Amino acid sequence: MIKLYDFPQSPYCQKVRLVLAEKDLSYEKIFVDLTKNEQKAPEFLRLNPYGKVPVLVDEDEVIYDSTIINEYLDDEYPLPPLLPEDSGARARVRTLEDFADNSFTAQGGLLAAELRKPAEQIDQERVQRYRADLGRVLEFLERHLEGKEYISGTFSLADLALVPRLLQLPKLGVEIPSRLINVLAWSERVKRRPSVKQLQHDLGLA
Ligand SMILES: N[C@@H](CCC(=O)N[C@@H](CS)C(=O)NCC(=O)O)C(=O)O
Repeated sequence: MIKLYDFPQSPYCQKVRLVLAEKDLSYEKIFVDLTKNEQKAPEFLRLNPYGKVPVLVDEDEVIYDSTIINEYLDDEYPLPPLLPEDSGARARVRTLEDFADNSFTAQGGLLAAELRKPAEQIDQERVQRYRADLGRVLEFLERHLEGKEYISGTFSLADLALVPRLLQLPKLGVEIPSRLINVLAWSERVKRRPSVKQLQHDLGLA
């Protein structure tokens, strides 16, 4: 059976859980307690030398990095497909997934870390800056979603890469402005998917 080394609050693990759910794959979750630094234990470093979750083990394959895991899942379990066939369209999905990881998820992570500090240590200037960064990502998505149902046209790995942070926006104090009609419609659309509903339920967000 597929094994996922997982920390439930990690958006990168959530990204993989969404793909496993979309493909209706059963798997065993192995909890790696990041608060106890278990990801840096020698036995875990043998799976992933970076000492980070997620790691996916499928029979003899040990795969790390959420993007690579999700592409592996799409290659190995092709239905339903989450990458288009055409190479140009595949490249666009990969670019947007990379953008989701390095911009939306990473900036949101910095903001979440700041907000986790004791109230008197929170740097409000930084909080405002990170919120403004996320606001700019939402503006970018608005332009990108013009005339499209999903971020790259058809539903893909790129939409799923954006979902974990999308679900966290209210906790981060970031509201999607009402003028961003494409983002709001897309957000409603992805939240109707059973995989996303399940994740919301698992995170206590629904
Ligand atoms: N690029 C990696 C990033 C994974 C990552 O940063 N995971 C975090 C949890 S959100 C982690 O394991 N951090 C523990 C550490 O760095 O010690 C991916 O997409 O899988």
